[in-house]
Amino acid sequence: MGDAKSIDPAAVEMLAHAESCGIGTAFSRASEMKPCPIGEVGACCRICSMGPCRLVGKDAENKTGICGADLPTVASRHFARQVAGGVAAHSDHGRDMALTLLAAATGEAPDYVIRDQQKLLVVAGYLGVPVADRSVAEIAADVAEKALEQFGQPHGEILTTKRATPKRQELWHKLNLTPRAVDREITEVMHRTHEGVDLDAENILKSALRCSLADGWGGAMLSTDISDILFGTPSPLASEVNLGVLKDDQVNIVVHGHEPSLSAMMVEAARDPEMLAEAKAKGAEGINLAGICCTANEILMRYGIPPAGNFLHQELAVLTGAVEAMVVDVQCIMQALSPLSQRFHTKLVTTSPKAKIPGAEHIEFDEATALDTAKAIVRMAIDNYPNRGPVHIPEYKEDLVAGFSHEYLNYMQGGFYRASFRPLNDAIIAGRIRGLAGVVGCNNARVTQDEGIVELIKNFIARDVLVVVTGCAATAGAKHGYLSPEILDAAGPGLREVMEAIGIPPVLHLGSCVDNSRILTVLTQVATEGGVGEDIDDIPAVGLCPEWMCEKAIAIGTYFAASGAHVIFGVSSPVGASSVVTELMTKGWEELVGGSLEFEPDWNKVLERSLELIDAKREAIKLQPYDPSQFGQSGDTLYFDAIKAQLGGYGGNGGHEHEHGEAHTHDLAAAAVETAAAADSAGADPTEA
Ligand code: BF8
Repeated sequence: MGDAKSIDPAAVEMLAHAESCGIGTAFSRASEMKPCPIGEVGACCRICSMGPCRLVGKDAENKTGICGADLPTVASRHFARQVAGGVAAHSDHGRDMALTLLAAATGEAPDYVIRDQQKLLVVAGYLGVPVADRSVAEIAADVAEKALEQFGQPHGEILTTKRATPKRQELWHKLNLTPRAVDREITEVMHRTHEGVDLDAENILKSALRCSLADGWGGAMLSTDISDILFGTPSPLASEVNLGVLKDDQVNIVVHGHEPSLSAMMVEAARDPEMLAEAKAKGAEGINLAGICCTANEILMRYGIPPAGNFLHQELAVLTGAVEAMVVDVQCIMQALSPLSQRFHTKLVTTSPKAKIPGAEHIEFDEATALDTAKAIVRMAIDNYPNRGPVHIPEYKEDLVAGFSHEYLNYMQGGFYRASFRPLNDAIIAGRIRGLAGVVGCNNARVTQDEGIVELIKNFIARDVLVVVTGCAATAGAKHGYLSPEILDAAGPGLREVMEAIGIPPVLHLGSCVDNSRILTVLTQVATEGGVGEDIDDIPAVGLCPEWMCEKAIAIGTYFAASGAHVIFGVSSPVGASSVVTELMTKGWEELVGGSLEFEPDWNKVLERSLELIDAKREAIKLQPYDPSQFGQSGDTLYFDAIKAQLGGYGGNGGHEHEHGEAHTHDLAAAAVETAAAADSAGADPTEA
């Protein structure tokens, strides 16, 4: 692991620019301020005002706080509250989507339409909403109401948990882990972790597991489903990514945050011919919309709007001096954007009543007048264009393909009439695909930006592990070329054969962070399709979050573990101070729910552990051991190699020129394939790759 701030050349260039301007960023602040070593590992109890109590020193595990709370209680309470915070954030987003659907159905939000009626009917089915002889608006209104009930219902269980395998549902019932209502699970965790309530770490962690399931199989899943209903279920499309998508001769508007109800309207407003004429009247060639963070994924996969970057790119975008407006809603917005924007001409616009920032302009976004509000914001950006000063846009951008929804994966493997996961399951059974890895989550300024994410993606596909990506990890992969179709060259021989047969790339973009729910339903279908076990904990799959940063990531990792997946996070462990809690979340949870949550900062060790877990699962369900030497004897590679030999060599291997003017061949990826093949065939330790 390097000491560099980022492996992204655009970020490196912009950080040098920031330094030359004397401007600090999250990268420089992370260097200046070390994390509190007590809080970082969960040893600080801030639950009551007799403390904060800090359980530190050699005998920390034998110490207690003033009330007598020991380290396992302190660490597990803090962890459970992180889970509740993350579940609240995702689920409140989901609730807002349900409210938007209701307003669209009742005519109170006339700018929104039901774009995917097919999905509406499917979701109506999950939620038990009758559809026969009813209008789309009636069904949509009932779906929205039923979704809203899942947040606050006084009785029953969250209906979407029924999408899990029968075996998983039975296990959750047996363990009393089936979430009852989103708000109730969050409230109960906050109650249990109040001073003097639940003082048993194992029991506290069980409540965290149940609460997390209210996110993955509740709030986040409903958010994904309703976003698809309102804005369309994604299918693959091409676009570009990184700061080089900003344009020096156009009005640049960056949308940053999470909820597509705002960003989708911004897309519509920015494409309005009237707006374009106004921009031209101010001397601009056009209006260029770009995204940051998860809302970027939302509008990328539905409209092809290019992401300007992931979490740590938000300040760098403003630093280009080319952004007329940065429009934010909720989550992952740095307060630092406000003073930074004031050093440039950039208008920072907050839009949610839940999320204001001192120094920003607040234009409240109301679904009832959505398009008019979006147009007012676009007009503000246009009017700001003449105020632009010197511009520094790094010329780095990459091509990408995004938008592989669960529905599209089904369609892709059998067409409309024979949609299935059979080809994927058969490839896992045969060993062409060694296993599956979900690489998800944030950037974290404490580690080298994108490094762990990209190295894991690169090494997984070279070893025939099919990768799915979401959130800022998806953007990281894309910035480094791993969502480009050309990256097929970097895949191992078995994976490559499958990809050529099905026609998909080895790294699949599944969306934003709430869309991790798509990974849950994909894994469930793999389990129920046959041949790869009966439940998620049977599948040779791992979940990775190399740069986790916020509570939402902790909630995601916990619900994957509760669903049966082995999950490994990078950076540092928020329960690292307590060996008891660490043991409970690894061995304890594995015995309880078949999944686990580990923390390991070294991506080399994460890779080694992931492959170990995948191979152990293959063995447990009696699949043949992974053997890449069996594959690669057919397919397009041989055909192109033959042509190459015939012509005496040509500039193949994906060589191409980027906007930054450097021709390259994704050499790192090609080198990874060779290294992986050499290391694996020699039985070498892959961490030395
Ligand atoms: O929800 S990956 S930094 S943007 S929290 Fe935030 Fe993390 Fe990015 Fe999206 Ni997810």
